[in-house]
Amino acid sequence: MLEKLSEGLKEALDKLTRSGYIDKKVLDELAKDIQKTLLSGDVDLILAQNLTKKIEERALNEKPPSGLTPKEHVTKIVYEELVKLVGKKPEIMMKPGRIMFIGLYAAGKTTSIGKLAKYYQKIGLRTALIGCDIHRPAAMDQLSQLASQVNVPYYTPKDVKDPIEILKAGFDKLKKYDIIIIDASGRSSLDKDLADELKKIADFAKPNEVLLVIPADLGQAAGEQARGFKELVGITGIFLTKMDGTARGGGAITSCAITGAPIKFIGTGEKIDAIEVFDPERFISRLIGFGDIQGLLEKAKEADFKPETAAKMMEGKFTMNEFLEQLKSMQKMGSLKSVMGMIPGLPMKVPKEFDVDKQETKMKKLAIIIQSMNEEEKNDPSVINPSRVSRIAKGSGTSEAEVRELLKSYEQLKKVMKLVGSGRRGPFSKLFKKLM
Ligand SMILES: Nc1nc2c(ncn2[C@@H]2O[C@H](COP(=O)(O)OP(=O)(O)O)[C@@H](O)[C@H]2O)c(=O)[nH]1
Ligand SMILES: [Mg+2]
Repeated sequence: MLEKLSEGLKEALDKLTRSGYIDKKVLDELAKDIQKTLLSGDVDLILAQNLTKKIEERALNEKPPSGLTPKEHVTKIVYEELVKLVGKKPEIMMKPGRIMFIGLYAAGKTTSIGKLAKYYQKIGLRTALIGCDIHRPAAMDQLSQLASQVNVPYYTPKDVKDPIEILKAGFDKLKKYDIIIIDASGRSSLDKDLADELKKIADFAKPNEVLLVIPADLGQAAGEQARGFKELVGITGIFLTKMDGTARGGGAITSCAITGAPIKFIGTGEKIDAIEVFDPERFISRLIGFGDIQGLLEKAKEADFKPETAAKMMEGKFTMNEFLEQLKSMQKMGSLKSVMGMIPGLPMKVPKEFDVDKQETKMKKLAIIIQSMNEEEKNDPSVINPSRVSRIAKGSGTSEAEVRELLKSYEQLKKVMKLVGSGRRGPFSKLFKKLM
């Protein structure tokens, strides 16, 4: 999928990696390469220009976060701007409801309905199909065949010419199903007749989702179509089909993104399994080389270290919520015990509670106890007296002993942090940083 676009972007980033250091000239070159690649992927010229301008601007003005080299930083900026260009992460309906499919002839509606039916069946929502294409009997047959293929029930009468009548009977027959997908009729273009018919169906069916099916080989023209349907009929999302085998997918995606209608699914082939939830971050990661960008983002996250919080912690000043965050990050790092073990001569034994290895359930329990505290208590647990302990235990469904144990751990970590903090500028300062 989008091999050329992918190759072009990878090449541009490779060239960046090979360059000696980052200066205006290298960035200009990068911008030019990216722009050329996007244009060859049918992305609108102005969009491509704005994107590369933004990349250059950020690369010149933003300081790389600690932990990232300037080149890695620029790669991260390119990734982030491309993600923004292709839209927001869509919300996929995960509860029972009705989905109506609309779109022009041969867009891939019926095929995509089959794919989505299988998708929902797989996650455990019982799905059924209703055919409302009253103009083409063959379309009803196609839907029945697809339904049989993915093993879901269907209602596709060929002799009824009123879609509302079909829906009434269909909803009645299929009422025990979680997801009902409705196939509406298409036309060769969006005219008033089609808009009226679709609106009539939508008014009666009250769908939770109206998915517009658009073939990606339309390129930039996909955006106009999305806009047209959005204004005349109303849509909640786009199902972009035929992403395989077209070089124009970049244009289709970006032009849809600017209409504000989210792309929810993409179709990547004729087979029933060729469906993906559209996730901008994953999509772009894959386009520019998944492994590389993933590692880089993790590094940036690790480097997202806030000196203020650390300093506060070192003085033994932190709230219950920060305490929980610390416990979680210690869990990720391995136990505090092993980290502390690396500090020679630390004049204190590490309390058992901090050996947080493999203590998922305990961690969850602590989180629940903390959630049951009010803001005042979270910010300053010293106000918690016995009657408050009893209230928190009741509220969180734990025992008073467990609440007291948590408070004791908090006090102990405070002491440890103060101790560690007193050596902040000493030979172990690096380790302390890691500890945070
Ligand atoms: N390559 C490819 N073909 C697709 C995809 N989705 C649908 N098609 C094909 O597009 C054609 C029209 O599909 P159909 O579902 O009948 O479109 P409808 O008229 O909108 O219901 C069929 O030949 C499908 O196999 C896709 O994601 N990739
Ligand atoms: Mg059809």
